[in-house]
Amino acid sequence: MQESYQPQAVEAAAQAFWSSQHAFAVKEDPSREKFYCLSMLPYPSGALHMGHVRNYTIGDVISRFQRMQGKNVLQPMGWDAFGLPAENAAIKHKTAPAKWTYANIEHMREQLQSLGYAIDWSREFATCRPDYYQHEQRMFVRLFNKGLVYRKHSQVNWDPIDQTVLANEQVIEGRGWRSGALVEKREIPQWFLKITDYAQELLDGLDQLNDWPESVKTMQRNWIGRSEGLEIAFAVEDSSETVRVFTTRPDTLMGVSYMAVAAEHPLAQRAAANNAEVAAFVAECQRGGVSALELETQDKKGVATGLYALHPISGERVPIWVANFVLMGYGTGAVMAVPGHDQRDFEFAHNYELPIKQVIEPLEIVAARRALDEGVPFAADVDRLGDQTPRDTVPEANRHVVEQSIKNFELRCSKEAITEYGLCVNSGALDGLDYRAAFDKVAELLGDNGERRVNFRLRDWGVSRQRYWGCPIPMILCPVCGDVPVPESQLPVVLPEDVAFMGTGSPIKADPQWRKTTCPKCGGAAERETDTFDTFMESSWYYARYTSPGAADIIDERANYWLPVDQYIGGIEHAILHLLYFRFFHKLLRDTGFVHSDEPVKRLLCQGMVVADTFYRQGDDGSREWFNPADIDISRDERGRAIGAILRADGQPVAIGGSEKMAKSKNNGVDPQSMVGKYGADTVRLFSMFAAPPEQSLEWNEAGVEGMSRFLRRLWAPATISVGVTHSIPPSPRSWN
Ligand code: HQ5
Ligand code: ZN
Repeated sequence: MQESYQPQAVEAAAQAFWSSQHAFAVKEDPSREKFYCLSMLPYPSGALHMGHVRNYTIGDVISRFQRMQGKNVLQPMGWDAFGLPAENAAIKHKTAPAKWTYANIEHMREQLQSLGYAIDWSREFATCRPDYYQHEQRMFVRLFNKGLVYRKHSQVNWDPIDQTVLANEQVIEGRGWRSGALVEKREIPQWFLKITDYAQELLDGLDQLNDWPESVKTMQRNWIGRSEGLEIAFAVEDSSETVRVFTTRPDTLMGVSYMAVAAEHPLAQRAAANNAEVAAFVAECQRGGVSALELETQDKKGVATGLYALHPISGERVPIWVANFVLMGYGTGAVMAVPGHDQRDFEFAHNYELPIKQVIEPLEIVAARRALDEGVPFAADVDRLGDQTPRDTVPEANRHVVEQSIKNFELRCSKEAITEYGLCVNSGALDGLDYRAAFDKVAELLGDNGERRVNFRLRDWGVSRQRYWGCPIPMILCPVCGDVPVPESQLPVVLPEDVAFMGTGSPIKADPQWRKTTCPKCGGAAERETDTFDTFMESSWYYARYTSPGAADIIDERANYWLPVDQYIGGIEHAILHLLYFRFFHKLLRDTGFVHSDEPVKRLLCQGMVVADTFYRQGDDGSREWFNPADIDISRDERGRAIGAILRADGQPVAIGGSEKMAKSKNNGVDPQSMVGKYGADTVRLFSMFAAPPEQSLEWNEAGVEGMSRFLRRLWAPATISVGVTHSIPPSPRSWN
């Protein structure tokens, strides 16, 4: 052993030893307790980010700890290799997405290995390889045969110049990112997985996940969005048609002042056929972006169809409008508008001068009115009443306060919708009823025109992407037989990798040879599906594949030794979609007989972000040039706070911006590789673990890194007894921070 600490030499020797011994390769061993520690697999984006280092160091510390406890620890690693970034890079660097991806994987693997993680590399895979995605295709075919897959028309962003479908991220202010053309909406057939069949179970399952952060469970609950309500049928005047709406607020039924339907709703289509204004509006709705955010933020616009519905209780005529905020793909494509109690309906009613009717009064206003009306005792009487003072007594001195609160409420009603619950007013037979009682009463009054229903906000998962760099969807479209899955014996449907990729369109869509096939059912000429899967498909089951390397099927019995994952570590950005799809897939694997457990992950840790100081100079035009912390010399006060900064290249000062998430835009990323080169992996790892609790953000600061390096230097001496000198053990690294 060297007398002085030389991290590079020590680490290289240890890593070479681990690698030659396959030190972290594990096998199923029923006699030992297992521990499956999983970190979210990286996108092979080019180089490791400090955020990855933090994520994987946390996982590694947990893995090594569990290993020292005697457990059989599995810590795998792989590459989430499909997706848009590879296409973008391919355009930029004029290379094929596959080539770029594989080069990145090589580089990033070396980077990970230089960090000395206790990974079982024998289980590594890249999701863009057919030996991985063939199983995803197999799974999809089986789900299709089980009735859990269907195709329906759904909207996409269409770039009329590039003649291509754009991902939502490629639409910038309503225009195509490359062509600048105004993006149009198009309806094209797309594949969906019936995740809504599992909505209730996905919701209930959260209650069992005691070792998941509460915040993640709340986000999932909100995303699933279970609500109970009534589906109500409104008759259309002078017609045998009805408009069906779903509402979670039947208690507001007497406040309906108009109906709003989506542009694609049959009633809108009927009105458009003989009304030019409606037709023009319907056409306008087909244009523009489709993201949920855009729908929420866009102006609420509409046009009257000239048709009327009949209120199912009062029989009043209710005008039917087409509105841009109602979506055909959501619920029934029609809503009953209650502008007094729904903010969106309120804004719309305001814009078009439609009546706004108050039918719910919040409890404190009910109490206030009652106090005034019924003359409950005021302050003057309170002394006499003593302890028998009723709870809702309004002291005399406060009478004007009570009156004012009613006035304020009335003012509020003229400015916004009152969305809180309360008692029904101006509602005939419902007057005085609370939400539950009104719900039941309305259901009773409506009879066959009202149906109790549980509704979920969660939609089925649209898995089709019109992109090239993804897993081909294993379906064949036959003019005679319709949609036919590729037989399992013909899998995988391989994505060609050696293609000329221009950025517009998809090479497999442009290649008639690739598309041409024969129908497995009738043997006639047919076409392959050329859409590819959403990349969340690959990351939904990768945790299971790690348990069964080389398995001929999706996974095998080994999965039941390792699963569920004992500890999962990853970013909070995946709290909703990935973690929901992941849970959904586990249930699909269970229901196709592959796993015995209900949930994929016992314990979840979401690490905080890595943040760093930012440095800039402001130009005369106000623009900022950002400098990388590596090129800056910082002077600090005794508490380590930066007080001055100089650009090393010119010796001139730069301004210190705040501490922000490491990002290209602020040029404040610190390259893990250079830190490992300078201090060694152990220093970088130690700093990542000691500078902040795992869930909180970690402030990168090189002075702190140096502190860790000094600590390890001092630790080296007593740890290497060969020098024959007694040394004192340095105190905890915390104090070196
Ligand atoms: C971080 C950063 C960068 C990354 N492939 C997906 C992914 O997010 C994961 C799939 C399971 C859907 C963390 C990030 C995630 C892990 C891999 N990270 N800070 N890939 N600047 O490469 O903390 O939260 O982007 O847990 O590294 O990130 S990834
Ligand atoms: Zn056929």
